[in-house]
Amino acid sequence: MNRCQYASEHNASERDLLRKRVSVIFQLSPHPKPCEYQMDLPLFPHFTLRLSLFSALLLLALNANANETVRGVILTDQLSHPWGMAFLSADEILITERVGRLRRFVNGKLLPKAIEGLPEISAIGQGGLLDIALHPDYPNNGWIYLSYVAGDGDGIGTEVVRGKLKGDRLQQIEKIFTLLPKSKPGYHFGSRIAFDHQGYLYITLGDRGDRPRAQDLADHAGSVIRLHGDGSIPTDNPFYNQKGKRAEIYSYGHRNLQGATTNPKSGAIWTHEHGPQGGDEINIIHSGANYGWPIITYGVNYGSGTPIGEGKAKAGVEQPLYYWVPSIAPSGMTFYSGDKIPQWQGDLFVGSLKFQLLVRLGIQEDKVISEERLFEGEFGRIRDVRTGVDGYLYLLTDADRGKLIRLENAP
Ligand SMILES: [Ca+2]
Repeated sequence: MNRCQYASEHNASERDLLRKRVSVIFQLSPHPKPCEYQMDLPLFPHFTLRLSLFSALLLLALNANANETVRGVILTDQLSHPWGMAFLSADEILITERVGRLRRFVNGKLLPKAIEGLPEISAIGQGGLLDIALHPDYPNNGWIYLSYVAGDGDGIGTEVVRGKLKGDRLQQIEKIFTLLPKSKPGYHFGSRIAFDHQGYLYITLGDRGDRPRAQDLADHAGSVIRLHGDGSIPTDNPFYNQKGKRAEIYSYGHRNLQGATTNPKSGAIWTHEHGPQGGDEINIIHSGANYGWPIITYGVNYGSGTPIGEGKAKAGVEQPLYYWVPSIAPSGMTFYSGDKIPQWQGDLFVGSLKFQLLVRLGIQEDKVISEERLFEGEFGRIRDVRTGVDGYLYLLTDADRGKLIRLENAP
């Protein structure tokens, strides 16, 4: 008997106990392989039963270790709609606030004074100061990257600058990317910044609420951008030197990506994006690939529930690695690689704005094999999740009094 059968065939009291204590959900997603390693021993029913009970106890033990012992410590609740964070050292975290402030959290305290010298920022709707990332060689070169929304004559859009922190001022500011063309709506800006192991820089961009833009290669909106750290365009980008296409684009057909991280094992860039009503996705980003929006999606139109595009799949268009129906409204993503919560090492964490929870995904060979939902309603809308340089896992919550939270094993 395997665990899939176990769940459906065991007696009611044990099943209820399992339901109550085990919150690992085996997901019915495009590539589910949750049960393939289970044993099947139909010839020895008594042995099978014993094995099943042992498996259940093991699962309970694992779950207790994985879930009930991790707690959140609220380090501050004085952040205004924080969006992203970067760890300068074990003692200092930089945190962006959407309104356009970059804050310092030093030795356990949020400093009252924001960092000066930031570019002009349009804090409109979902826009403002968004993500922050450090260059992989930050200890030697000092480059800090910020994504934010700024305007020109045509409207607003996502931009990225880099600069160096001297005292409480950002200096040597260089603008390295501007989304073109800009437009009026105050939503779907993306944007996360991530570096791969070769030092290439990736910027995620929303469709700006105008669906066809995600399929238009003459338009940055709805794409993942790939650049060198100084903003120059790699000559091996898929649309480099192609007439009528923007050479910065690495992948396209995205709706609104507010999560991007590098898989520490493979070095690949993993992203997630908001679907419409249903159909939030996780994808692994490949050069030149079309991720489908708005041609294919697992979501439907808001309210009416009417279909979008041509269906759920199409030849030559990428399927998501994983998806959520209903939507969780994902923001922030990290592979946990710290040493302070050993039972979570290697798992992928995603924040949920809508359900105010943290999603923990078990990953095996570039597949999602399990989903667990943590801290539901406990902290608020989770905007970002990152592994700290001190080995803990950190959260930011989206609120007028947004929180910075450290997750740790309870003593
Ligand atoms: Ca897609």
